[in-house]
Amino acid sequence: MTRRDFLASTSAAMLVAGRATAATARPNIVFIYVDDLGYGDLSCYGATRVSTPNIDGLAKRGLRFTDVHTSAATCTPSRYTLLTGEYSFRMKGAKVLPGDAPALIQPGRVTLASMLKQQGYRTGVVGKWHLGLGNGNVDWNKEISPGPKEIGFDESFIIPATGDRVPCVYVENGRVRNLDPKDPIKVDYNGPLDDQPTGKTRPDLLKMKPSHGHDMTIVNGISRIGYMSGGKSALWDDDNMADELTGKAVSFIERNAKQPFFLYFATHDIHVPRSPHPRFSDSTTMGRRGNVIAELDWCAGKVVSTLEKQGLLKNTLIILSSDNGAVVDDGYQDEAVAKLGGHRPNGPLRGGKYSNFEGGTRVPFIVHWPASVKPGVSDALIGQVDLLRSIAKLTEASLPSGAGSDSENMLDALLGKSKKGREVLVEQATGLALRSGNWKYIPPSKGPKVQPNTNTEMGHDPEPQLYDLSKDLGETKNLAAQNAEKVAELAAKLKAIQAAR
Ligand code: NG6
Ligand code: CA
Repeated sequence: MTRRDFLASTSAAMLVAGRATAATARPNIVFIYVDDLGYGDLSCYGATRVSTPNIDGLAKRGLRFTDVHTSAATCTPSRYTLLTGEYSFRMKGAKVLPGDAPALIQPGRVTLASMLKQQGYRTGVVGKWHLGLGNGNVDWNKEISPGPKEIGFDESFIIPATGDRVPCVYVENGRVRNLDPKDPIKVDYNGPLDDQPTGKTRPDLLKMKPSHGHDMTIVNGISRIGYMSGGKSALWDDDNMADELTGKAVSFIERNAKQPFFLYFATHDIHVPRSPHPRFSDSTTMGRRGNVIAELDWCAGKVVSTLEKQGLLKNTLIILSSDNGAVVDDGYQDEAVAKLGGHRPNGPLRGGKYSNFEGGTRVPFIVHWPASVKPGVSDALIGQVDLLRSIAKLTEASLPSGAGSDSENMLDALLGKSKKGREVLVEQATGLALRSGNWKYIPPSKGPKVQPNTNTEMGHDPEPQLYDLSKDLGETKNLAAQNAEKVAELAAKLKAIQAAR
């Protein structure tokens, strides 16, 4: 080989290597954020009465985590933290929001989306928002702002709050989709807007009755939380919602295949009202709650097959997780309790959605990225709060000071290069709890042991609680009395974190 040939071949090799580094440094990122999916709800996490082959495939070819936590045991605070990298207890108002709440994250705030946008990603959100819209008194008949766009999403197709809260319309890039201006939408959370029938006054009109709450405006034979009128042509079809949202997620990927993109795909499944498409009605013997898990698996499969068809699967970082633990009866008579059989939605964990026990915040978490992540299982303790700083590291973004103040760089653990997770992590439900290694500390708190309607064990106790999760994952033996020093140490740590800014 002549010197010239040698130089040409090495620089070509360097170029290829350089490209490879640039590509793996900027993978596409798809975050599938499932609603209310519990630690035991997927077959790759031990479920046997429902099969989730598409998600299991992600786990098999990727990394399955056993100790990853949402920020809180409900939706809005978890989503707030996911996007901002700040514990939600620091944000007044980060609690389950009504459908007419103003935007919780102010324009200009650094978020996962704005950071990736700045790094040259095309950013999009599809699905459940539940982070508030507008500045108060939203006029649903005009352009709605601020919203996703003002915090970094180039494109959005969202459910404003939840499936069980009005308004029951999709908002696409700031406008209610399919709205007829002659039939304007009004929303009120204080009382009925006219003499419209409600779930309370006309239960005979319902195809799915509430078990608690959810007795206000009726849309598609399902009564919701809150009141709305008008907007008939814009109302969503519950049975079609998973198809609709998945179609939007797929089209986002297809349209942006030629550039790095970040898709935040926040499914409505498996939240109430559980309304699987009729083609899933025989998918499990668990009724609606089981069938929406099967539907969710189909949605994840569609995203994966789209990436595959586009030749993008290898260099796309897919993360699938949930926003809080599982709940069985969350307000509708959908036979979820009766048909549960031996299924344990929160697996071996105690408590669930709303609870201070592990079932509140410990959720499925799967990382799939064939170009960079070797298959396996990781027990690292990580919070979804860490995604901001970890993805900043991955994409070589620098965060301004003050951004993501509670977020730690866990990139090596997330990619399976290290087994080391966090030292400590705050878990939030009705109060705060602290994980430190395998210790779990719950400060004394007032409140019902069991939440009456959902039947959730809340983790309230007037005495401090301390569990050793290495031996007692189900938090059954309170070791606080024998370990006063540990309790004092963890109580002090939690206080210090609360006081820090
Ligand atoms: C509760 C609702 C519940 C659900 C939850 C929010 C009642 C009685 N219960 O207040 O059905 O909507 O809020 O869920 O109204 S979350 O996943 O969005 O946090
Ligand atoms: Ca939720």
